[in-house]
Amino acid sequence: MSIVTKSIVNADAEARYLSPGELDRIKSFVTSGERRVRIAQVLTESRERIVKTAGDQLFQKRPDVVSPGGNAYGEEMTATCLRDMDYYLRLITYGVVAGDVTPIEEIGLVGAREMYNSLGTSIPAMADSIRCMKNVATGMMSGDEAAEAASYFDYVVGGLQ
Ligand SMILES: CCC1=C(C)/C(=C/C2=NC(=C\c3[nH]c(/C=C4\NC(=O)[C@H](C)[C@H]4CC)c(C)c3CCC(=O)O)/C(CCC(=O)O)=C2C)NC1=O
Repeated sequence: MSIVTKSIVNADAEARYLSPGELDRIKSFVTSGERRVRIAQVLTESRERIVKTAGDQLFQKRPDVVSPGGNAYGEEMTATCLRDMDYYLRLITYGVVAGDVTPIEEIGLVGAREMYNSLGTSIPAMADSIRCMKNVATGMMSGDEAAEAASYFDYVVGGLQ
């Protein structure tokens, strides 16, 4: 839910006007709107390059992950690993557009640690893959956009750990 919808639901539950604080938060959501949409466009248009380049960086840094016995060893498992990276990149575009991390949290982070533990997937390596995507993606943006985008990648890294 965006901050606009959320504020309206909260205010109407108490049959009141939007508070000055709520209007301030809506104002900042609206004024940052164009930038957030631009960030989502860059991430969406460059998703294949971001995932592939970041994947290469991850496997260089953590060769164990794709070596025999590694969780992402073999063509199929490596593809599944890259797919997970793409999942998180997609969720980050949702968060950026909404100006809110709730969609990332609800779709991608609730229960993620338990899931990865049960799959034998290294959570530090998973977090590294998000850091690699952050570096690749923010390298494609201006300073302001990069700073804002980085906070969503950081949120995923923090949420996985
Ligand atoms: C949109 C929300 C969402 C997420 C996040 C998600 C994750 C997810 N990743 C999975 C598997 C997996 N995930 C990985 C990922 C990796 N292994 C590594 O060592 C690397 C660190 C990492 C890549 C960076 C791998 C290799 C598997 C397959 C593991 C296996 O089948 O043994 C699975 C098990 C089922 C399947 O194979 O599809 C799920 C559910 N599914 C979802 O619907």
